[in-house]
Amino acid sequence: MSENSYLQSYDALADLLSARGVDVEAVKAKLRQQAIETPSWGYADSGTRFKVFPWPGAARTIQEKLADAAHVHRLTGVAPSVAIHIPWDKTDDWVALRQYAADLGLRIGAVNPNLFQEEQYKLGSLCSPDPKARASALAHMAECCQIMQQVGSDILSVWLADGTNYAGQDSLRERKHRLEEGLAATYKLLPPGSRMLVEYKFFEPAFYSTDLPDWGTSYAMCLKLGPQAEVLVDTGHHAHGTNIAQIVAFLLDEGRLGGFHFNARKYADDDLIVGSQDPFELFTIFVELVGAGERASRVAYMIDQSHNIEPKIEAMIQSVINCQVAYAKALLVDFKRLAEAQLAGDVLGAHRVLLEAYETDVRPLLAKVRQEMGLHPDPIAAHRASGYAERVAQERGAARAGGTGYPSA
Ligand code: PSV
Ligand code: MN
Repeated sequence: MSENSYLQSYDALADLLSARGVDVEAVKAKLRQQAIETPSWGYADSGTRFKVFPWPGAARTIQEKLADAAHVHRLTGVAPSVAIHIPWDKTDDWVALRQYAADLGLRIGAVNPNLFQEEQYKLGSLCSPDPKARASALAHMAECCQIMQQVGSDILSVWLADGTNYAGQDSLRERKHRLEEGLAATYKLLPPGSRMLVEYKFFEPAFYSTDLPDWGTSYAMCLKLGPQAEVLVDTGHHAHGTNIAQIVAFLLDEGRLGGFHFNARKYADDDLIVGSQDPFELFTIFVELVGAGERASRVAYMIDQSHNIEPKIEAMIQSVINCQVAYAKALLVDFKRLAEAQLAGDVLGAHRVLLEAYETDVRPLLAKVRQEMGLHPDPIAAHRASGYAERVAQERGAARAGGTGYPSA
């Protein structure tokens, strides 16, 4: 069944939802406003440490990455900005790049400093025992803040690969002090009105300790830094069994949830398509976001995936769709009935309020929203029919040399 035929089921679904008390027009308006940022590095060749499989037509330059992102935005209507990684996307004219993006109908989003690929960062960047490495890391942060101003970005998205591999390798307490110092110095460099998002990850590339291992550490750092610092939740960066929705609820309530890096993992940070492994978990995350109302208004929704064996553009479109599906389902939650059941101690009644929304097939709703936005109701079918992938494969060829150079993001 194509999403075209989903359109035929729209009226029945709208009737069902209205009978449930859902304001269908309000839900559609929210879905039209959803915005998901795609990562420049997701369009280039990348993969695992074992092998990077070159994808025919994978983007080699930032201009090609933006062209692919524009194609994704044209088809989905909800992916208007692109995150960049420095130096992967370095160019000598940032103002021209900003204009190039605007001409494609895009905006440059988060600027991601890269402090993990140079020899000097072997023992860490901001937390390195080597003062020269720390100074270089800070200089790179300054460069990224300048780039933010030139491209019109208001997010510095910080992830550090810093950590140690063996007990005793370095002083954990000293590393914490260096982290505080380095982040505070970075914070001072932020362009006015911008935010610094502090991402965490419990392991990899370091395997004994990581300097920013969890949301609590990121949160503690943000509290010390000031109001422009907020936590970034990468959905692939948690130990098994971690309740990400609860982390989201806590950070939203404290006003410190800055944004997301969406992806999925089965075992460890694998960069699989968001929602592909545990769609219910993604739904519970969106339920917290919808339930938080205005408190979630500043949250930045970004995808952070590097596909290895799957077609890159199609994978990105699928990722955007999966975020739309999770959001649409969360918008259908009857929060009033949920609160009543919770207060009445009706454990399963409350749970079933969530299930009622989760089990609703929202594909007709999304197909209708797309049609009303002047888009094809099925972005994957539209992409496959567009010939874009074949065209760039011919024009660009196998793009190995233009990859990010980073095996797994
Ligand atoms: C690290 O695994 C990470 O999630 C960070 O967000 C990086 O910026 C990104 O992947 C790409 O390397
Ligand atoms: Mn990430």
